[in-house]
Amino acid sequence: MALFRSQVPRFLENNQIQTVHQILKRTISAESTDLKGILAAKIPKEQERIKAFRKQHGATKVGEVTVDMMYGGMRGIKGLVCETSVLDPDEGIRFRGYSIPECQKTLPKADGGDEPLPEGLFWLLITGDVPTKAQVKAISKEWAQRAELPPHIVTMLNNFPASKMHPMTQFSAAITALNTESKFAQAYAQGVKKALYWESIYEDSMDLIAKLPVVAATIYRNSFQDGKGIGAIDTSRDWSANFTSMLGFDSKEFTELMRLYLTIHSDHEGGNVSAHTVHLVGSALSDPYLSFAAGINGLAGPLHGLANQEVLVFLTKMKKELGDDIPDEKVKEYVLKTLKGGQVIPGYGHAVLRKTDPRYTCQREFAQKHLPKDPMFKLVSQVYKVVPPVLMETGKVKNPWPNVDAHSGVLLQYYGLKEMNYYTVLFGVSRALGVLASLVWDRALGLPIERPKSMSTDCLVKATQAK
Ligand code: CMX
Repeated sequence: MALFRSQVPRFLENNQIQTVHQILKRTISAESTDLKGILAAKIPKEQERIKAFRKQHGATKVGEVTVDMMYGGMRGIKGLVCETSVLDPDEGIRFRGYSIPECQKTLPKADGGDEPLPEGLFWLLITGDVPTKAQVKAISKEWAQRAELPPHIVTMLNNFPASKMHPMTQFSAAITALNTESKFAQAYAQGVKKALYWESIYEDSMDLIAKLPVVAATIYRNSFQDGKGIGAIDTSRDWSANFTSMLGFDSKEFTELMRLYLTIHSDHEGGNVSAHTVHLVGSALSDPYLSFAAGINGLAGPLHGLANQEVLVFLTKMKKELGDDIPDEKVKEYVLKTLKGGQVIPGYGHAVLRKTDPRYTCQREFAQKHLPKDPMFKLVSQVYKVVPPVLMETGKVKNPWPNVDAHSGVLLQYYGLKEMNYYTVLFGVSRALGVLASLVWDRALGLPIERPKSMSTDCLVKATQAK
């Protein structure tokens, strides 16, 4: 792609490159609100730590690969490095070492609010440090300032056949088309040095996170509200408050729910479909827009992010067929009928987790606090009682407990966001926080293009016979 001088991003011009080097040399205090400066100071230390670790342990074995693992979706193979979060099968996710209840307690909240601000979680994911309120406020402001969409994206979104195109399809296409704005792609075309890749990946990631709620809200308005305008971004408000307002909701409680929702859906270590896809595509040095769009296409699958839509379809159908106040026995019959029909029970099971997902638990606690009498919440609670023993009885389901998707739809319904096929878009907005924080570190650590070895069954047969 030829670049004209006017297209060269400002930070890449000679004098600006020096500014990047200056950032690298600047002394930054722990209280600084300059996130990029903080990262620039951390990256060389982390590079050194990993270099020394690899020098000492580069040849140390951390696991083995069996034939079953290869045919079984690579379950249990330790083959990826992801710094932002680690998933324990029993305890659930820890973001940089912090569990969900710890994040709810420790991360800064909006004035008068109880739930953590996703901006704070992003800071934690990308730096490993719990931010101050001032640092979180600075991110809210920065994202609001970066939120504007280029006109061709607005035109594109407004020309989609929104009534018949799934919101996730619109979302993915718009994110791909946003790569016209990629500073990394431009920097790469300019021959930027590998050591500085992270810097334009960071810029793209911040731009993309800032723009996602605007893209998502436009899709919502076009798909379900006859293209009603989304209004203007307010730079004094946080990311979630601007998002709910653009969606057309003015309930403070719904905005609190969205802060919690956008925090807990952000990251689930590196091997899940969306995170792994972003990491893989990014390893080919595709820019963050292309990499994230690829991950969004994976999130759109019913065994991954689309399950939150599927859960509500499942519950609504059950209610329609069996009415209100369904006895447990009838719920069980319905579940068994679903399994017999060859379908999965959406929102239940997990490839890694072996207990109730703490992301489910914190949504349940939110419901107990704010909507304890809601009939759909009661049904969700009843399903929580009935489904696990039924799945255990199948003898094959490794985790009979609910995952994050088993609860979210009911909360969104309660506050009036009833359009189920929109739910995965919200998941996608949140997932950007984790996977893009990881992408910045992938490039900062100079991780190479990903290329595991595959084998044919014939080769495997030979390899096992040789043993
Ligand atoms: N309902 C019915 N059957 C289920 C099941 C469920 N909720 N969960 C697992 N099983 C079945 C599997 O389909 C598999 O059956 P086969 O051997 O006949 O193919 C068997 O139990 C063993 O599967 P597993 O090892 O327990 O689970 P996997 O790691 O293969 O799959 C997951 C994990 C999430 C895809 C699966 O549990 C599932 O399909 N759940 C429902 C969909 C869902 O909620 N997805 C969202 C997950 C969270 C997220 O990524 O957002």
